[in-house]
Amino acid sequence: MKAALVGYAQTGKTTLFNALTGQAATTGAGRQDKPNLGVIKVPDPRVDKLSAIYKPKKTVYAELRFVDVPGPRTKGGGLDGPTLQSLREAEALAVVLRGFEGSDGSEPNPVRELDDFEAELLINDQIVVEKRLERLHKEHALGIETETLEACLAWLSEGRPLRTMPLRVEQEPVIASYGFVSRRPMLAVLNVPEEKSTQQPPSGLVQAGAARSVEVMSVCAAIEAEIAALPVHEQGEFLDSLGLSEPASARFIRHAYALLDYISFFTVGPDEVRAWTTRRGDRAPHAAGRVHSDMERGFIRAEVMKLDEFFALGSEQRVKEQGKLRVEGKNYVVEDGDILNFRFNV
Ligand SMILES: Nc1nc2c(ncn2[C@@H]2O[C@H](COP(=O)(O)OP(=O)(O)OP(=O)(O)O)[C@@H](O)[C@H]2O)c(=O)[nH]1
Ligand SMILES: [Mg+2]
Repeated sequence: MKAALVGYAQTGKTTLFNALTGQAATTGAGRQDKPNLGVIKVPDPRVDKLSAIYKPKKTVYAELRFVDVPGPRTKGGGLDGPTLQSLREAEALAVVLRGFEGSDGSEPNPVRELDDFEAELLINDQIVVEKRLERLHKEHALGIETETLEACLAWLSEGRPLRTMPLRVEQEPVIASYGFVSRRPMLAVLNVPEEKSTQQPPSGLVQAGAARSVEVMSVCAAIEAEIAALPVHEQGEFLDSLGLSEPASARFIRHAYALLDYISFFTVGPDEVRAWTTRRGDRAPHAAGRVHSDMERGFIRAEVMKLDEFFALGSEQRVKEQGKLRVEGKNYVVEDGDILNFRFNV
């Protein structure tokens, strides 16, 4: 999964990026030429447990990739080309909101900032829709594309992001082809001072978020970045002393998975034990495609072991003997924790 850290300049995006990835990208320096790129492994005790049983040559955790793009300095000025490109390439957006006093002494106003940033996304999508509609109208094109884009335009004109717009199944592919930024699932990260790091985000912000289908979490990016820079064995103690039970990265991962409705499945064997992510509701061939496109194309069936049964019985052999190995076809909906073996033919 790839998430983009977005928001206005000097809200702490790069500081958060460092907190999440343990990197030491330059902060406070203002506009950088290139976005920062980072990867974190998604910690998963189930992988550790599977790995202890299979003792594979390689253990691979799911990954969450981040891109940190510099934010616009002024409001209402729109997003520049490279920034938009990064947003389009991301599966989810995390908008960082300033929750600390500005360098000029200004009070934070995260609700307003969320509103303003969302407006930047809306304007961008509106321009895309209008351009395309102009063309379609000129061609007197009727049909699903025109109808869907007209509905989008009406929705956007009312100041609503496309992520909250209900769509009919046949409209989804039309929308998907445009990569609208206001349709990206979005998480708002309120960057708060240290003393607020254990508090829930203010209810006004949570409500403003809910109205836009945006989840909200609070984090003190500055402290978390310091923690992430420590050797791993010292991190726990530091977190404890702050009253935090886990690092920002773990909380971020949980929010992002919930937001995107992601689930994990596993592939196992003597060579590799590996975690993969897919969306809840995805069918077996789609999940196979996450592993390899050939497996999706030539999908025959999936052999499924349920994680609980596997752990209870202790080995693949026992699972088979007990008749607990399920053989599922292309309509099987993958569940969180499934151990899958794909049979395919290309
Ligand atoms: N007081 C305070 N300052 C912070 C906090 N987080 C970040 N800063 C400071 O705010 C400034 C900007 O931080 P960055 O992480 O570079 O902000 P950014 O959003 O990446 O900024 P651009 O890349 O210019 O868009 C730096 O001087 C940070 O030290 C915080 O929680 N509290
Ligand atoms: Mg930055």
